[in-house]
Amino acid sequence: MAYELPPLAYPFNALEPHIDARTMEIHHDKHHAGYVAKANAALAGTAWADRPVEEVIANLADVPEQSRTAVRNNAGGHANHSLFWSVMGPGKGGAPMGDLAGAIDSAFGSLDAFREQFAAAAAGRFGSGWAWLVVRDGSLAICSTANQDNPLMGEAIAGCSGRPILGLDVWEHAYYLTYQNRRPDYIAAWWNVIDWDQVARNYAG
Ligand code: MN3
Repeated sequence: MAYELPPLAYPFNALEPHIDARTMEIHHDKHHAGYVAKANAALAGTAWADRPVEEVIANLADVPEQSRTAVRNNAGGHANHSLFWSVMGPGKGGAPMGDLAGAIDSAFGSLDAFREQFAAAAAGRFGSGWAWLVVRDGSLAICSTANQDNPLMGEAIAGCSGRPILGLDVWEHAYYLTYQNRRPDYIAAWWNVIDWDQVARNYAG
């Protein structure tokens, strides 16, 4: 079955004032919808058309070469945004609990140190891309990718590897209406909308 745009679990304005409603609407209904449509077009007629998107992007080398770049960009975009919407919500933020909190402390020293390193990865990504919290070799790590690359694509393609449990979109379309060129302000605000319970479920796998 072709991919479908997953509905947002909350209204467009639910993340205000941190992420404005117009940005959410365009980002979900136009940008993400575009990745879904183009991923479906790129995969149509290939053996990968009915496979889960995570499986497709983890096996890009096996996707027919003439579709590979389109699949990388658009199946990547679909996977990335699907994760992004799910790790945010209204009235969220705060701090992680339980096993995830312990894993963050042991990998980064403290939640504050994690935030600092993650924000640096997000702010330091030149141009369009993502910052990620991934599970790699049994522990947590931070990395970033360009464009719509995803850590599941692996180090050789994405320059970052692991199983992503949290991702931050730092394309300008994610923040420009409210923050213009002030990406660090968007990153700082984003901590207020993270759904740590969902991230903990992702961590538990
Ligand atoms: Mn985006």
